Amino acid sequence: MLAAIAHVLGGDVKLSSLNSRAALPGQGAQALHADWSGPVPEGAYLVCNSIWLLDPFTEENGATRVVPGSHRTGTVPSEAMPEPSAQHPQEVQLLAPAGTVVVFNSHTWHGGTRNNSDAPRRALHSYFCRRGQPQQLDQRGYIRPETRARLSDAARYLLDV
Ligand SMILES: O=C(O)CCC(=O)C(=O)O
Repeated sequence: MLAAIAHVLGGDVKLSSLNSRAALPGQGAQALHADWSGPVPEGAYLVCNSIWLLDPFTEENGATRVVPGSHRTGTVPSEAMPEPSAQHPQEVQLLAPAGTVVVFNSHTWHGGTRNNSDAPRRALHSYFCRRGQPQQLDQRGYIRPETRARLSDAARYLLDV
Protein backbone atom coordinates (compact mmCIF):
# COMPACT_ATOMS: atom_id res chain seq x y z
CA MET A 1 0.00 0.00 0.00
CA LEU A 2 2.79 2.42 0.89
CA ALA A 3 4.46 1.72 -2.45
CA ALA A 4 1.26 2.69 -4.26
CA ILE A 5 0.83 5.84 -2.15
CA ALA A 6 4.49 6.76 -2.70
CA HIS A 7 4.06 6.27 -6.44
CA VAL A 8 1.24 8.84 -6.53
CA LEU A 9 3.14 11.32 -4.32
CA GLY A 10 6.58 10.91 -5.91
CA GLY A 11 8.03 9.23 -2.80
CA ASP A 12 7.33 12.34 -0.68
CA VAL A 13 5.00 10.86 1.93
CA LYS A 14 3.74 11.13 5.51
CA LEU A 15 0.49 10.11 7.21
CA SER A 16 -2.09 12.87 7.22
CA SER A 17 -4.82 11.10 9.20
CA LEU A 18 -6.30 7.74 9.99
CA ASN A 19 -10.06 7.61 10.51
CA SER A 20 -13.10 5.45 10.10
CA ARG A 21 -16.43 5.96 8.42
CA ALA A 22 -19.60 3.91 8.75
CA ALA A 23 -22.35 4.67 6.23
CA LEU A 24 -25.46 3.82 8.27
CA PRO A 25 -28.60 2.31 6.72
CA GLY A 26 -30.45 5.01 4.77
CA GLN A 27 -27.49 7.41 4.99
CA GLY A 28 -24.00 7.96 3.61
CA ALA A 29 -24.64 9.82 0.33
CA GLN A 30 -21.94 12.43 -0.31
CA ALA A 31 -21.43 14.98 -3.06
CA LEU A 32 -18.56 14.20 -5.38
CA HIS A 33 -15.43 15.90 -4.03
CA ALA A 34 -11.65 15.77 -4.02
CA ASP A 35 -9.82 15.53 -0.69
CA TRP A 36 -8.21 18.87 -1.41
CA SER A 37 -9.60 22.38 -1.42
CA GLY A 38 -9.01 23.20 -5.06
CA PRO A 39 -7.61 21.99 -8.36
CA VAL A 40 -3.93 21.10 -8.82
CA PRO A 41 -2.03 20.84 -12.11
CA GLU A 42 -1.77 17.35 -13.57
CA GLY A 43 1.06 15.47 -11.83
CA ALA A 44 1.44 17.93 -8.93
CA TYR A 45 -0.55 15.73 -6.57
CA LEU A 46 -0.42 16.49 -2.85
CA VAL A 47 -2.63 13.89 -1.23
CA CYS A 48 -3.40 10.20 -1.64
CA ASN A 49 -5.94 8.10 0.24
CA SER A 50 -6.63 4.45 0.92
CA ILE A 51 -9.87 2.79 1.92
CA TRP A 52 -9.70 -0.39 3.99
CA LEU A 53 -12.95 -2.29 3.56
CA LEU A 54 -14.18 -3.73 6.86
CA ASP A 55 -17.45 -4.80 5.18
CA PRO A 56 -17.93 -5.83 1.56
CA PHE A 57 -18.70 -2.86 -0.72
CA THR A 58 -21.79 -3.75 -2.79
CA GLU A 59 -24.10 -1.91 -5.19
CA GLU A 60 -26.63 -1.59 -2.35
CA ASN A 61 -24.68 -0.72 0.78
CA GLY A 62 -23.12 2.67 -0.01
CA ALA A 63 -19.94 1.71 -1.84
CA THR A 64 -17.71 4.68 -2.69
CA ARG A 65 -18.14 6.09 -6.20
CA VAL A 66 -15.17 7.49 -8.17
CA VAL A 67 -14.81 9.27 -11.50
CA PRO A 68 -11.74 7.65 -13.11
CA GLY A 69 -9.28 10.13 -14.61
CA SER A 70 -10.91 13.16 -12.97
CA HIS A 71 -7.65 13.97 -11.08
CA ARG A 72 -6.22 14.99 -14.48
CA THR A 73 -8.94 17.48 -15.33
CA GLY A 74 -7.44 20.36 -13.32
CA THR A 75 -10.77 21.14 -11.73
CA VAL A 76 -13.00 19.99 -8.86
CA PRO A 77 -16.67 18.96 -8.76
CA SER A 78 -17.82 22.12 -6.95
CA GLU A 79 -16.46 24.16 -9.89
CA ALA A 80 -17.14 21.77 -12.76
CA MET A 81 -20.55 20.31 -11.91
CA PRO A 82 -23.83 22.21 -11.47
CA GLU A 83 -24.81 19.66 -8.79
CA PRO A 84 -21.94 17.59 -7.33
CA SER A 85 -24.34 15.35 -5.44
CA ALA A 86 -25.84 14.20 -8.76
CA GLN A 87 -24.75 11.07 -10.56
CA HIS A 88 -21.79 11.61 -12.89
CA PRO A 89 -21.93 9.86 -16.30
CA GLN A 90 -18.43 8.40 -15.86
CA GLU A 91 -18.67 7.39 -12.21
CA VAL A 92 -18.05 3.81 -11.11
CA GLN A 93 -18.61 2.19 -7.74
CA LEU A 94 -15.80 0.44 -5.89
CA LEU A 95 -17.25 -3.05 -5.40
CA ALA A 96 -15.02 -5.47 -3.52
CA PRO A 97 -14.97 -7.98 -0.65
CA ALA A 98 -14.17 -7.08 2.94
CA GLY A 99 -10.41 -7.06 3.47
CA THR A 100 -9.72 -5.20 0.22
CA VAL A 101 -7.57 -2.05 0.34
CA VAL A 102 -8.20 0.54 -2.37
CA VAL A 103 -5.54 3.21 -3.00
CA PHE A 104 -6.67 6.25 -4.95
CA ASN A 105 -5.24 9.62 -5.85
CA SER A 106 -7.26 11.92 -3.57
CA HIS A 107 -7.61 14.52 -6.30
CA THR A 108 -9.84 11.99 -8.06
CA TRP A 109 -13.47 12.95 -7.63
CA HIS A 110 -15.20 10.53 -5.30
CA GLY A 111 -17.83 10.23 -2.58
CA GLY A 112 -19.86 7.83 -0.50
CA THR A 113 -23.22 6.63 -1.84
CA ARG A 114 -26.45 5.98 0.05
CA ASN A 115 -26.50 2.77 2.03
CA ASN A 116 -29.73 1.01 0.99
CA SER A 117 -29.00 -2.12 3.03
CA ASP A 118 -29.99 -2.74 6.64
CA ALA A 119 -26.45 -2.92 8.04
CA PRO A 120 -23.67 -0.32 8.43
CA ARG A 121 -21.01 -0.18 5.72
CA ARG A 122 -17.73 0.30 7.60
CA ALA A 123 -14.31 1.31 6.32
CA LEU A 124 -11.04 2.85 7.50
CA HIS A 125 -9.37 5.72 5.65
CA SER A 126 -5.61 5.92 5.82
CA TYR A 127 -4.82 9.29 4.24
CA PHE A 128 -1.35 10.51 3.22
CA CYS A 129 0.12 13.83 2.08
CA ARG A 130 3.44 15.24 0.92
CA ARG A 131 5.86 15.98 3.76
CA GLY A 132 5.64 19.74 3.29
CA GLN A 133 1.86 19.78 3.75
CA PRO A 134 0.08 20.13 7.12
CA GLN A 135 -1.39 16.88 8.40
CA GLN A 136 -5.14 16.60 8.80
CA LEU A 137 -4.34 15.46 12.35
CA ASP A 138 -1.25 17.05 13.92
CA GLN A 139 0.41 13.78 14.97
CA ARG A 140 3.21 15.57 16.86
CA GLY A 141 0.65 17.46 18.88
CA TYR A 142 -1.23 14.35 19.95
CA ILE A 143 1.38 11.61 20.36
CA ARG A 144 2.38 10.79 23.94
CA PRO A 145 6.13 10.62 24.66
CA GLU A 146 5.85 7.00 25.80
CA THR A 147 4.10 6.05 22.57
CA ARG A 148 6.73 7.83 20.49
CA ALA A 149 9.48 6.04 22.42
CA ARG A 150 8.05 2.67 21.36
CA LEU A 151 7.98 3.51 17.63
CA SER A 152 10.52 2.43 15.03
CA ASP A 153 12.40 5.07 13.04
CA ALA A 154 10.25 4.16 10.04
CA ALA A 155 7.02 4.70 11.98
CA ARG A 156 8.27 8.06 13.33
CA TYR A 157 9.14 9.09 9.80
CA LEU A 158 5.74 8.13 8.43
CA LEU A 159 3.92 9.90 11.26
CA ASP A 160 6.39 12.82 11.15
CA VAL A 161 6.82 12.74 14.94
O1 LIG B 1 -16.53 6.31 2.89
C1 LIG B 1 -16.65 6.59 1.69
O2 LIG B 1 -17.29 5.90 0.90
C2 LIG B 1 -15.99 7.83 1.15
C3 LIG B 1 -15.75 8.84 2.22
C4 LIG B 1 -15.20 10.12 1.71
O3 LIG B 1 -14.88 10.29 0.58
C5 LIG B 1 -15.03 11.21 2.66
O4 LIG B 1 -15.51 11.11 3.82
O5 LIG B 1 -14.44 12.25 2.29
